[in-house]
Amino acid sequence: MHRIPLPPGFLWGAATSAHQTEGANENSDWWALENMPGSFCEEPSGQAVDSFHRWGEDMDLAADVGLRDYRFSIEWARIEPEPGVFSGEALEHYRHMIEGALHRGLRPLVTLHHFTCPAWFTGWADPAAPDLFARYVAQVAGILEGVEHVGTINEPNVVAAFPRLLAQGGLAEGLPEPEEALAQGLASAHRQARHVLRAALPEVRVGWSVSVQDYQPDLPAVAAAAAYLYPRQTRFLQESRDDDWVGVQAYTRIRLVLDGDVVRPAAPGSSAQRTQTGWEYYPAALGGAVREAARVVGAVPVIVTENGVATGDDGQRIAYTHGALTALAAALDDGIDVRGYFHWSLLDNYEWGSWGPTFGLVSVDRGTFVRSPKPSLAWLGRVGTSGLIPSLEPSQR
Ligand code: IFM
Repeated sequence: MHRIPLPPGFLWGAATSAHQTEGANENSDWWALENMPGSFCEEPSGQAVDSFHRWGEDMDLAADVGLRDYRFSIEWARIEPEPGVFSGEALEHYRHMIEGALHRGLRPLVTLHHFTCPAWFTGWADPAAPDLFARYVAQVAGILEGVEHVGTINEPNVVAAFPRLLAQGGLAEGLPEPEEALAQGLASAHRQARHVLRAALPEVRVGWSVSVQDYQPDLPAVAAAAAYLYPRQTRFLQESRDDDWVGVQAYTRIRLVLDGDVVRPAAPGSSAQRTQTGWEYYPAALGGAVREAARVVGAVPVIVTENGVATGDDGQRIAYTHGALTALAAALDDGIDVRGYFHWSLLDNYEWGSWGPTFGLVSVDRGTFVRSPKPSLAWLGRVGTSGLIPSLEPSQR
């Protein structure tokens, strides 16, 4: 048994995103990508896990085990299906979700952009993009009463690297260098959205969530590693120096080696365990990631907005989370200002092109949409309510 020193008010919950769970996100760019002939997606999202209609059931599952917080996203493509045309019905839908969460004792952490855009949007490199995003955010601000934490953009460093990520065929080889025009457009959209939110809702705490892995340079690569990391994550973390919090999303470590005078990620060793996404199974990554984020952002608190593992073995999920939370507890003990932990994900969901990887604390039958909580859900709830990380059974180690 190990104590996790959770400060008062610590956020303790699970996360989802709209496109990955709601279903029929027909006005979005991802829907178009999934359904075009020759799509790179192995499978489309379809009805996903029907959370558009079953969000209450999802929230009940979280609240019933003692989770106190729920991170979900609002879908821009539903709110603004045509440029400048805002759907009152969609805004009302998300207002109901916010009220439904509060009613269940779940504090909502709302993300305004989680990878998907309306199909009409011409991309973050378009000079008009920050204004267009701010216009959408101004509409959403009207339904956010009662929400304490708002995240503008999910993993801007992944969004900015997306075209190169596609060419590379996934994240297993590390994050490619983001495209400059995309990175700048996203940063500017974030700043404008923050301005809109603060003007409309002075109490709200604004941040964004960066994909921060535990980069481990070997000795010869140490000096050059900062230059490698700057475009991939440091600059995105630095953007948060004027935020109220910074979101850290950590899953794995990436070892860096020097190849001539170039730093590159080393493939995990042949004995390394890999998860369903091909990433190295490395629970302690969360510790390295929150420490690195805190180093970069200074006084701004960290919230772990995603952490989890793609596995078909729920015992392994518990073991992974045990390791991640033990590393988080050590960071808290060392005085790192972490204010929350959200597990990715509440539900098995659409993993951007495939239904293969299962990150959920709850499985979902995709024919009937029946939800079945896995043991890890109650396990996570107990850790939050007791502040204790139970020792693993020998069979779980
Ligand atoms: O499923 C994704 C999520 O949408 C963003 N962060 C990483 C998760 C696992 O790949």
